[in-house]
This record gives sequence, C-alpha cells and structure tokens, in this order.
Amino acid sequence: MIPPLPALPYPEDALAPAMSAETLRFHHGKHHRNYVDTLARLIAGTPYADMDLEAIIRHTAASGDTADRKIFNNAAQHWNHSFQWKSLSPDGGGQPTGPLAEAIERDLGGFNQFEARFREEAAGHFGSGWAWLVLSAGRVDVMTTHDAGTPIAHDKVALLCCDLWEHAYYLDYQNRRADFIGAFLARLANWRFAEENFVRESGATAA
Ligand code: MN3
Repeated sequence: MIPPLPALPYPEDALAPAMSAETLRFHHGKHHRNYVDTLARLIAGTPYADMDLEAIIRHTAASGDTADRKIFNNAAQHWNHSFQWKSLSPDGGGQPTGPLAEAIERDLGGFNQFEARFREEAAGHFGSGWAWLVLSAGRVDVMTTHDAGTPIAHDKVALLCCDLWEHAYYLDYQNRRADFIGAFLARLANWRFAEENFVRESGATAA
C-alpha cells in the first residue's frame, strides 16, 4: 500500500517570499498529487499494489522494463516530494548543530565547504533532478540525482533534499536557479529535520 498525498506540514503561504504560496499550491497540489494518482493507477492489479513505497522503488530502480520505469519514476517522485516538504521549514536556513554539524566538519570539511559544494552541484546540475545531503556508508555526502532519481536506489540514506525541477522555482525565480538554491540554503533548509534523520540513521546521540 502506498501512502496518500501527505498534507503540507505548514500553510501554503508559510515559506513566502523564498517560496510562494502559488508555487506550493501547484507543486504540492498538482505535481505531487499527479505522481501519487499516476502511481496508484499503474500498480493497480500488479504485485506492486501490495508493496510499500520504498519496496516498489527498490524493485523497479534497476529495471529496463518500460512499465517498471514508469512505476519507478512515479514512486520515486512520490517519495522524494514527501521527503522534500519536510526538508523545508518557515524557520529554515542557518546551520545544523550537534552530531550532524560534527559529521559535516569531519566528512566535508565544515559547513562553509558543504554549502559551497551543495550550491555548485545543485546550480550546475544539468536538467531536472534533485540535490541531496545523504548518509553513505556512515559518512555524510552531497549528491545530485537525475529526474526521479532517489538516494534509495543508490543504497544511500537521505538527510535533506532540494528539488531542482523547474516546477520547484520557476514561478518565483524563472531561470535563476542559483538564486533559488541560495534562498533554500539561507531561509528554507530544515536542519532540525536533517539532524533527526542523521541521529536516527547513524546511531549518533543527539546533542
Ligand atoms: Mn517537484
């Protein structure tokens, strides 16, 4: 059973002006909803109908079958967007603290280095996709994925994400993706959520 479209964890206008109510209304109410509805239609009557969302993603991630690719794309987009709403916060931006801050220092050379790399990889990513902070074999790392690509398909654990599809920022920033990335880092990134994910997945003790 796949989860339904989750409610946004904040009002539609809570992230403005960094992300407008209009962007959230279309992105959540139209784009994300369409992935959920399409996935439900594609898996009806198949063995995938009895699997949870992550299992569907893992089963279809490496498949070359056309029907499986469509299921993967919609399943991964459902998962990625559900994760994304929690990666944003009206009180976002700033820097992580505690064990996650220490891991970023240890594995990426500090928050400034993380931020520079995230900005560069996210702004430079060609076409549609996602930018991620992930946990990979016990270390934190920055990665981007193409289209519906998701860390789950690469055996990595997502800690925080930023949607790089034009539908995520075009109404507010048009072609200026770098400005959107800057606003994500400065005002939207939900470090409390990333810290919780890190502590749970790495076994580190919360500060
Ligand atoms: Mn999107």
